[in-house]
Amino acid sequence: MSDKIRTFREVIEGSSAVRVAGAHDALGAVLAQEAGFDAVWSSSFEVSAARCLPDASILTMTEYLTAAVNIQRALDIPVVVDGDTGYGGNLNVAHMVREFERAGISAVCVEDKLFPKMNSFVDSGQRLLPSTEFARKISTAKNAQSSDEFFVIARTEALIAGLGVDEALRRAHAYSDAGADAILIHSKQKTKDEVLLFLDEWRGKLPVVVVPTTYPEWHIDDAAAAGVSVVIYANQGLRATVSSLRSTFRSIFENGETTALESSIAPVSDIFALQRLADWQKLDV
Ligand code: SPV
Ligand code: MG
Repeated sequence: MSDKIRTFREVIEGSSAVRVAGAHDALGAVLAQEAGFDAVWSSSFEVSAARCLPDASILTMTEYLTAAVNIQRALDIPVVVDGDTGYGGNLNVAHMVREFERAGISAVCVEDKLFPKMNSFVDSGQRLLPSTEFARKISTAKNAQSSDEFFVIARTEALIAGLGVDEALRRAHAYSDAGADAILIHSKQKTKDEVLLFLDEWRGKLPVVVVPTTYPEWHIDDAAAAGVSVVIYANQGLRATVSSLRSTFRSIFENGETTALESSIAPVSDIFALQRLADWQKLDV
């Protein structure tokens, strides 16, 4: 790890198409870094799922902070924290920004859902805060940060709540006016069409972040050409882990031995490398 980790602001200013991978722990995040990702999304969905809990504002800010800091400490690339609703009201948002910034995190995202929130892919429970109240959360976040480098992404869930592109645009403008550094426009349609409508009208007022989970065929180059600055692949790592562990454990249980698996699972030496064991051994003089 280098001493100076680039901030998310430096990353976004240095690239027209920033690729971010979701993770819930340092190991997954290091593998994302190894693959070449520019940043890691400390996903509330993943962090909750890693404890077999719903992504429904059940874990506390401190638990999300611990997860994000564990990830950031293992990386040379920045973590973008999925800060949900900011864990309560305006003062919770201020506390969150101060705690995460002090802990070495350079970017957070807050969303305009009501606290407690429900994961965006769940059919029920998608209720939004009035835009004026959420705009105050964004101003509060920006006032609470101590360095100009800190980056606040305002996420609108207007499309998730079925309120349409015009309402998403109205909210995005309000959050931009409140001082947001970027807008995350989330959609769970099977196509990118409503996001494209948003981008056409938005005209690049602030950088736009997308999470193409339900419209996976959108190539990063096409998204960038349409005006997207950041693409978050929020949960593919978690879903791959579940598939892989499920088939691995089934195979061991059914076969009673592990020969068939050995060529397809990482050798122990690979795990030693990810643990940076050699560096640690040098410390023990
Ligand atoms: C997350 O990864 O926690 C997100 C993205 O917020 S989503 O699950 O699509 O809401
Ligand atoms: Mg989330």
